[in-house]
Amino acid sequence: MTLYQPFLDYALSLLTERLDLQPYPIPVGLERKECSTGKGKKQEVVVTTSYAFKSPQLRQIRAAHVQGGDSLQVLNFVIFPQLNYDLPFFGADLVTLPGGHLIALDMQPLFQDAAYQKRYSEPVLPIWQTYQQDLPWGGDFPEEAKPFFSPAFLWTRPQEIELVETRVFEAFKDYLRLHLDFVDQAQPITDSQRLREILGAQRRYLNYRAAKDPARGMFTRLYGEEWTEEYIHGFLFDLERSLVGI
Ligand code: DBV
Repeated sequence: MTLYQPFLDYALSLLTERLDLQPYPIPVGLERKECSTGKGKKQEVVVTTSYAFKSPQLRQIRAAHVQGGDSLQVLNFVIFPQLNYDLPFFGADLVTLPGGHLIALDMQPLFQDAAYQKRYSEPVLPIWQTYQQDLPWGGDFPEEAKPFFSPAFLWTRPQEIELVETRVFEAFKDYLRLHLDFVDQAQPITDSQRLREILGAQRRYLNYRAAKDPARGMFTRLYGEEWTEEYIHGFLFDLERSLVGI
């Protein structure tokens, strides 16, 4: 089963159609990783595949796709805008584990003030609203993560795989299309004070995600600590490394 492959295929074809997409280098050894887990009949191969691109407005567009049979499927897809745009991040964390599905979709904000929300959250709310009935609020999530989510955070734990294949897929498409609309309209920032604020906000977000990556435990069990830390800091959340030398 590859539950999230259609999500990835859709995203890559939409991005190719709408952006001037260029490759973004993936460090050697992080493009693909494979291991086998479990014993006897429960044996499964778990493959993690990485994808990365950039465009004039987007510093890194990247996906990590984990495929490990019916009870382990993950697509983590994030768009990190260039540092001279105040665009939000597009963040999708689509997770299927033995316990069920866990879906997080958002235009994750750089700032939480009213003007920023008016520009980058209000236009998302009608879409968010559309899905509330089928994809209700998923309950507790870490308090310390709250500054990194918008009022249009779609956070849900669907019981049925069919809902993931239908409503979650539609929501993913709607959020991604709207993010690309934001990209189309974005103007580069030139004010040096604002540029410093953007850099600060990007670093806060990336450092938080690298430090608190909920997949750290899973990757460490599958592929070991050394590979996992390299994957997190050298690929998934690589801003700090990319700033070295600037
Ligand atoms: N999550 C990632 C990356 C993943 C990934 C890079 C490549 O950020 C997968 C893989 N997320 C992943 C897995 C789990 C979660 C859970 C495997 C299950 C962990 C487990 O149960 O063992 C949103 N993702 C979660 C949770 C949240 C998110 C709230 C539940 C975690 C918990 O209950 O502690 N997405 C996540 C998040 C941010 C985000 C916290 C913060 C900005 O964008």
